[in-house]
Amino acid sequence: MNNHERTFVMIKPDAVERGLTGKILSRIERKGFKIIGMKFLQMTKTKAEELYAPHKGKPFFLPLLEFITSAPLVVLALEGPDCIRQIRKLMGSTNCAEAEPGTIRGDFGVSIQNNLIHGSDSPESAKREMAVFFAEQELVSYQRTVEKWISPAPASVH
Ligand code: D4T
Repeated sequence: MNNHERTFVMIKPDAVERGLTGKILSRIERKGFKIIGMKFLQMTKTKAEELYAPHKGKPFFLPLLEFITSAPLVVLALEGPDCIRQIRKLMGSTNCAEAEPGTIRGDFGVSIQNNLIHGSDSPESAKREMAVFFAEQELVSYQRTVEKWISPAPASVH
């Protein structure tokens, strides 16, 4: 397993406006994910078009741009084994109405557009999306002393 897998996460404008930033961040930290980059910003239309380029032409594309640029948000870069898949489990289904209780979307949302959080769905998306907001040198590489309690090296797992 790649211990240095990276993923891109956004705490979206609806979550920031509703004062849920801390609650969502604390779930991400509580799970054990390592934060290697974090910014609070209001997204420009140009960045929004770049980020959501794969959705261009879909019926929800323009409302999505409107929503994502409407208020500040938090962008995060996370690192850890299997973090792409695991953060998406923590988030729950895209449509909050379908998301399981216990997930971020299941606990805090009811709609598909105002779905509080984004997490990349593949290593390729993670790389592309992260590059929209973070230069490589802005990502902080560091060792946590608690790491062995969170993601032990395979040799120490029995
Ligand atoms: P994100 O990108 O927010 O993590 O969600 P998903 O990866 O789970 O979902 P997605 O890429 O299919 O959708 C991106 C973004 O568009 C909004 N959306 C989506 C919407 O408003 N209406 C829709 O019908 C769909 C499919 C929600 C997330």
